Amino acid sequence: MSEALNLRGVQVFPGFLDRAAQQEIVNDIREVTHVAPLVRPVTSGGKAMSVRMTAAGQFGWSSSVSGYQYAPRHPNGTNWPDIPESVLRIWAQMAPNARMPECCLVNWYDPDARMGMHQDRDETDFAQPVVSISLGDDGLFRVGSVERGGQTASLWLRSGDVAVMGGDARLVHHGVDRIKAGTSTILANPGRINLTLRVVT
Ligand SMILES: O=C(O)CCC(=O)C(=O)O
Ligand SMILES: [Mn+2]
Repeated sequence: MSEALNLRGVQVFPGFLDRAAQQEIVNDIREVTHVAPLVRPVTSGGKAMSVRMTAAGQFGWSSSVSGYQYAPRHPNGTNWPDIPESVLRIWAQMAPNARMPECCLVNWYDPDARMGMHQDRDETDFAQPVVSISLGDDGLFRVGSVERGGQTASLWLRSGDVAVMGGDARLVHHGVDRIKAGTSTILANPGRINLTLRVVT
């Protein structure tokens, strides 16, 4: 396994996935989006997010003006597709002692998309880590603290990088400030895919 970088407690494994492994996952995620198309979530303030999302697994993410929640079905009524084996393998490597992931959230960033600072805290069991996989163009990932505000540190997540938010870093604030279009050739279009594997219940 490649040497991990520590970004305020978040473990980052640069270049964890070689090109063939990245390509396999991209193909599998394309299948997921055929069954469960990307949708643009709305914030609780009623604003459309710049990121588009879908999911695989028992639970996906659904949002509306009434709030965010995990949902057992896509807004179009279909069950979320199974989490691809190619993705489950990474969970097994990164979190061998954890429970099985129940959600693989798929984020699609157009080159001008971003994600504001937030915590992943809609899951029940914070002893289970969140494992994040980056594919496509570079994304500037920012990590703060468990508390709001204060110091942050950033690094560019590149295609094939894997990050783990676990232990004391499970609830740190984090976000993606911007995408650098044209930095990867793994996707047909400019943009970035991020997958997060989560235990929800
Ligand atoms: O895109 C990323 O690297 C982070 C995504 C994220 O924080 C989330 O989906 O909750
Ligand atoms: Mn998050």
